[in-house]
Amino acid sequence: MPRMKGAELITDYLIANDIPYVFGICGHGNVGMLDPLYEARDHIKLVSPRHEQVAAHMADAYFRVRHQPVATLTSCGPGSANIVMPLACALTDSSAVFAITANVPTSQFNRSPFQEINRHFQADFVNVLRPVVKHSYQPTRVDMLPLALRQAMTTMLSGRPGPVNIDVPFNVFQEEDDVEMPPPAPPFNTQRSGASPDDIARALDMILNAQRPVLFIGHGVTLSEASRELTEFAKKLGIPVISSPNGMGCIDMTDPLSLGFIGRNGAFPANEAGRRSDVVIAIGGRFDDRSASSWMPGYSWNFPHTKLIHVDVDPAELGRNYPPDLGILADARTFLRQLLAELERRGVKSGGTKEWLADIAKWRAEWETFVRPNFDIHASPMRPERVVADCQAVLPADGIICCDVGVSHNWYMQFWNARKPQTMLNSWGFSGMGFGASGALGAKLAAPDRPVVAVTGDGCFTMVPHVLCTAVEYDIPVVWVIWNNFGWVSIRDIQLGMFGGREYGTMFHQGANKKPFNPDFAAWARATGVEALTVTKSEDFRGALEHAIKANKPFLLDVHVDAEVRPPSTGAWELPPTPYKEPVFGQRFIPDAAPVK
Ligand SMILES: Cc1ncc(C[n+]2csc(CCOP(=O)(O)OP(=O)(O)O)c2C)c(N)n1
Ligand SMILES: [Mg+2]
Repeated sequence: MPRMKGAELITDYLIANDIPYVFGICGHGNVGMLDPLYEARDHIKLVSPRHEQVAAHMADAYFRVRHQPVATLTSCGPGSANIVMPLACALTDSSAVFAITANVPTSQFNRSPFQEINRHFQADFVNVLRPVVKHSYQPTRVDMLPLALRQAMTTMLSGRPGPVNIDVPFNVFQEEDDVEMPPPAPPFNTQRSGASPDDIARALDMILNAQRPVLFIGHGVTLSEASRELTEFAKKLGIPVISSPNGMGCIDMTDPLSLGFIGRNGAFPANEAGRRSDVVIAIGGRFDDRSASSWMPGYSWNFPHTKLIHVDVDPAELGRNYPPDLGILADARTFLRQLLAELERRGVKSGGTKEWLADIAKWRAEWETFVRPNFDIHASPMRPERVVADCQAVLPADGIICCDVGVSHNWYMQFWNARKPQTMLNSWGFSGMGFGASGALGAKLAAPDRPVVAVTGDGCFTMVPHVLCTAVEYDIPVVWVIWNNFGWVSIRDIQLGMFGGREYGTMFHQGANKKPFNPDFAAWARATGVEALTVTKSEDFRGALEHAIKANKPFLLDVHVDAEVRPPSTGAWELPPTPYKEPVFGQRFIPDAAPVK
């Protein structure tokens, strides 16, 4: 057995698992890890952004684009405390991050050394991260590392992926022991579960007997890389597809079978199809409040009147919100392949959904008539639709859009047509501000040959403006489009609606006369060495974006967008006890025979 330092073993294990990067920030707690990383710099690269939040968002986004994990490295105490939020984003969106945190020396446990948290238990960082990781490991001796590393890597990538934490005391990086390198974990997606033949037969019977079937797909379909199978199955039987945000692009969203997103900020044809369907096949999705109109029947869905086949790798998601008529614990791609094989075996060549698709075409036409004219309006500041449309016109099909949080995201949910899987990144489960602006750096490292555009609110960007420094230091040519509406406008709109039109603490103002305020983002970017343009009228945006992408260097566009144009709701969203608003376009539909109130 070779004699090694703990930090050398960790480094070698990362390399053995094909981990190409460590995104991290130094501290006295983890300097012991930096030296072996220096030695191994030809195999694994350290990228050091200016805030730990950014490091973890970068790792999360890298995984989403490439389905290959990256490690983060943070020091003891505050540095690691900064990754709680981004790990929550990764956990709630099922993304992998191998989070190495440092801790105080074991010999000082419970003596309150510098940066120890110990009121409840010694070196208690694992309990800080406990709710936001799949599992925590705290090897306190070098000879505990092989098992901890192998289990952590395996846990992160198996089943439903998610972040793991390996918390390493200061001395464990430094100390030596005779240790065997553990075998690498099975790479992502190499171990897949499937459905029983009986369940496949039952599922297909239900689907073939349906008059109005709908597929509802979530991140599980993206994660299992089932785009081809999904598209083939949908096309063969003529079944329309509703996508939750992280499932977008699994079917080319310009395909007539793609209905887009559902819920309050969804598209009208999706809500109309969802609430009128007789069988829903949900794959790798979880019916969260925003994609289920807060579970109020008749807005997006009509369970249990509608029959539900629910497929997921995580038993906790089967029946979390709607008890399925048929629940299947299986990997999305395996399930779809099994369905396709069963179709083949039965000799089924097509489905009988012609009338259903004709209804859908009618709803699509109504929706287009309602929304399309606004896409052609030129204005200053820009209308939101125009920003989305111009991004769509400029970005190639494999270009990556990394969305931040807020009103801009609602517009992209409603109108962005992702053409390919893993091209539209969303912080959906936790909605952490800064994910888009930071994640774009990780996405670009994952896909260096494709354009990466972050669409980020002025509020979101101001939380992580130092991403500009990282882009310059490491030459990461990301384009940031700042959706500048001079405030936390998504929250302002909720406030205005709930409290009689009074605004307080939701817009950016300067001075007693409440002049709208924001920094000059373009000047700020130039100060860090990033090229930038300010766009105040819609005629200038498309050319500016083309120019920024072509420049192939870090670029910021400060785009002034009208804060008074709101996305049209087509479903509902309820925050009890506040009464919800009826949709702006479309109506609740309760079927006659539905056993619902
Ligand atoms: C870290 C974090 N803090 C607060 C929130 C709550 N929040 C959600 S959207 C939003 C405003 C976003 O402002 P901006 O980026 O300017 O986007 P806009 O809504 O104006 O388009 C806030 C404060 C959050 N989701 N994440
Ligand atoms: Mg804003």
